[in-house]
Amino acid sequence: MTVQAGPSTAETLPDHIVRRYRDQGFVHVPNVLSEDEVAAFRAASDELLRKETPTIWGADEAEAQVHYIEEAWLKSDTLRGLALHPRLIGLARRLAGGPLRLYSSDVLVKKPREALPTLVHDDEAGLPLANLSRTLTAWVALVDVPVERGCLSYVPGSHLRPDSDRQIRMESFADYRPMEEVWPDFPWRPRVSVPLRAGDVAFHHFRTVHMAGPNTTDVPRMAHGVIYADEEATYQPGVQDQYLTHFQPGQRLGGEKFPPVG
Ligand code: AKG
Repeated sequence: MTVQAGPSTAETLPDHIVRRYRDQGFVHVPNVLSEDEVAAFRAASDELLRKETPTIWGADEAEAQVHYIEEAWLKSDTLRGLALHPRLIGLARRLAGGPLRLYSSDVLVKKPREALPTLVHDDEAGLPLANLSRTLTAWVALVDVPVERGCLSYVPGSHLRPDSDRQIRMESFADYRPMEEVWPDFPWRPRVSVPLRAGDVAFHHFRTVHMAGPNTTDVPRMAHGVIYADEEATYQPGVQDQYLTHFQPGQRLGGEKFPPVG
């Protein structure tokens, strides 16, 4: 057995892991952040959660799936260091296989015992962007996230399904359609749950169908979801486009809020 010394980086990531990401649409990369980095990013996330009331993913508090704070990297210098962390960016770039820009970074919490499962979706329908092929999310665990704490589960290969089985875009959240309606084969596809230790990262392609379980433990599930979009991404009006309305439809993203990351 090969024991890897030091953290995972773009340089140490084996080719077969990159191939697996391209085939399956997700991959688990262990040991990306050190213990000290995890502690610093967790403390900064806790501070942000004390300062700002998080938004609820779900109808109301009783139906909450996730509590989240958007644009975390613009609200905390420490969390800026997470979204622009050279190891994270290097791994994202290697998996994506082409140039990217930072699109968003959210603190994602599932409260102990209360949080419901995160609904089945892919990210494409909720991104007000066009001209995408390699956009991906880095889901960074800041606590241990076993299955019982609400880790993500993915449908292998779902990022390769044809347009006819995808909801390309939502103009409002009312447009959300259950996955089995959009993709009739979905209920018969295997799902893979990916538990992570603090400091591990799971990457998924923007078309990969995913979900998360409830948090049935006594510990909050804290993670960051950082989206790196295709460098050539353009604005397309749709849901969650409040940060983009200064762009014209079809205009390429840019400016200091959407920096290229290599
Ligand atoms: C994502 O980052 O794409 C998610 O769907 C996150 C859901 C969760 O954290 O439960």
